[in-house]
Amino acid sequence: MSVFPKPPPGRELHAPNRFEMLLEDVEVEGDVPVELNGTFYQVGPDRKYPPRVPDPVPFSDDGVVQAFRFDRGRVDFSRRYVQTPRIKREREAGEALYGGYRLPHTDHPSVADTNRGVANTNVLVHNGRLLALKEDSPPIAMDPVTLDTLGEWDFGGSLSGPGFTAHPKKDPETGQMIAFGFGAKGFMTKDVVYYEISPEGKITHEVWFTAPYYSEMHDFGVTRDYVVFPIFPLIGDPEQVKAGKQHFGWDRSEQVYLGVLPRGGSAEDLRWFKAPNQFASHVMNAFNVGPLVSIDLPVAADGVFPWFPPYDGSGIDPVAARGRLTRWTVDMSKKDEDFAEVKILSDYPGAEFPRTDDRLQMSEYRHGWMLSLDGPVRNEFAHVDLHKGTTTTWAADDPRTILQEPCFVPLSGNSAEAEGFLLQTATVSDGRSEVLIFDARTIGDGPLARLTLPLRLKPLYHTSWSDAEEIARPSADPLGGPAATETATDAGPKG
Ligand code: V55
Ligand code: FE
Repeated sequence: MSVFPKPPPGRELHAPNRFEMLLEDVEVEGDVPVELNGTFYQVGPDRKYPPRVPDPVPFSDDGVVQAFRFDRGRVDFSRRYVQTPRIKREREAGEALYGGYRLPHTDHPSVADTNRGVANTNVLVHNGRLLALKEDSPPIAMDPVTLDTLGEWDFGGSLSGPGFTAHPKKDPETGQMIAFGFGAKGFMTKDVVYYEISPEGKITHEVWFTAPYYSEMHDFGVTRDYVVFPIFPLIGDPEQVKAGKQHFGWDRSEQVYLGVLPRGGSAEDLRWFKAPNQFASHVMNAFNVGPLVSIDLPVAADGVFPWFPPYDGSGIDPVAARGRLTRWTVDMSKKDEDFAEVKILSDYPGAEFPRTDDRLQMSEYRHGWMLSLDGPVRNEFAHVDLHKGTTTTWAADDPRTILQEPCFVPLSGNSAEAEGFLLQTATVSDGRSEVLIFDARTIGDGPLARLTLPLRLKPLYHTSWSDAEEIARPSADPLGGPAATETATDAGPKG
């Protein structure tokens, strides 16, 4: 085991943790609401072995899942690596075998043509399985209670593309999961495949189409009647990769496209709308009122990832890279290629990691929450009330605190929109991490309670909540066998 490079100045709290752990009865300041009965999940990157090649992109570090299990005011914490086929190979070797972000030519020859996925981006329960997601590869199924890795999950053999978005949407009315994969016919191909998945986890409808150009298609919007694919010119050019550049480069010369497909439709039904050059990564929500289709997302005037600058060697403008929550509306009843309306919903600068009360996904809604990535300081987040047009914020006292993606939990199944709690993890210092629990409608009053952990947990990415009842429900398997045996094609050593 060689040593890790020292984190760059200002990135000390992001240094790898590398451990798995169980911490029963987490310390609590204040009272944990007894209504919280279920598990708060988060996944993110935590590199297990020192990098094989210098890699400035944090997106290729190994996925680790954290689970906070809430039961009548008590909380247990566990943290396990996702046992991807990739990390199993590296654990056998005792060193990194895979190279840079989506750069297979930088891998050790012994792992050529193997699954490079790190399952580090999003985590959610569907049909009794906890799915850890990375957009370049199939989901990895885990046991939602023990966090044991069950194996690659291809929806009973019905997943036809190589990848699967890290941002599938769960339809709160039908229980379907709606998803897609890009680069679907291989390395840097413009092909996209769209999937509708039944509550039982079987792909019931798929549509293949080609995007205007190959690019990082990170998230999308789903409404009751349509699917919306935003295409931003964070492009990939194989010639540039051959010349030693990153997989993705920000292209200021290209337009933005919005592809709109009716749910259940076919490729001939897909319409493309166009807008000037700009960038967004995550979608807060989408909905349609008849033929008027709206998608809400934090939009920035320039590319936002400093590690994916333009291929021409110019840099990203950090001020222009600040997003603002914006609503784009297109009219499916008109032949027009332009957007029908562009409206700034909140001036809150640097908006990112937008979330809703997910019972209102795909519908008209009122409340949202998001972080501010406004420069290096990450101790603040915001609640937007779209009816009142207000943005309320809360900031941790210590400006070094790194707040992570908020996650809404309803008070009960039939509570009103935003009536419930907002959970988020916070990396506070080298010896302290927290989970903050807010009343979701009054975050400005500060947290109702805080879980405190006596160590640094590095900041991770996306979060989800599952009620205890959803976790307890066994998976209905379209092929008849229990998930754990039928998918455990690559089940290696359990951490
Ligand atoms: C993003 C994150 C990724 C990735 C590609 O937020 C894009 C954007 C955590 O991994 O692989
Ligand atoms: Fe994401």
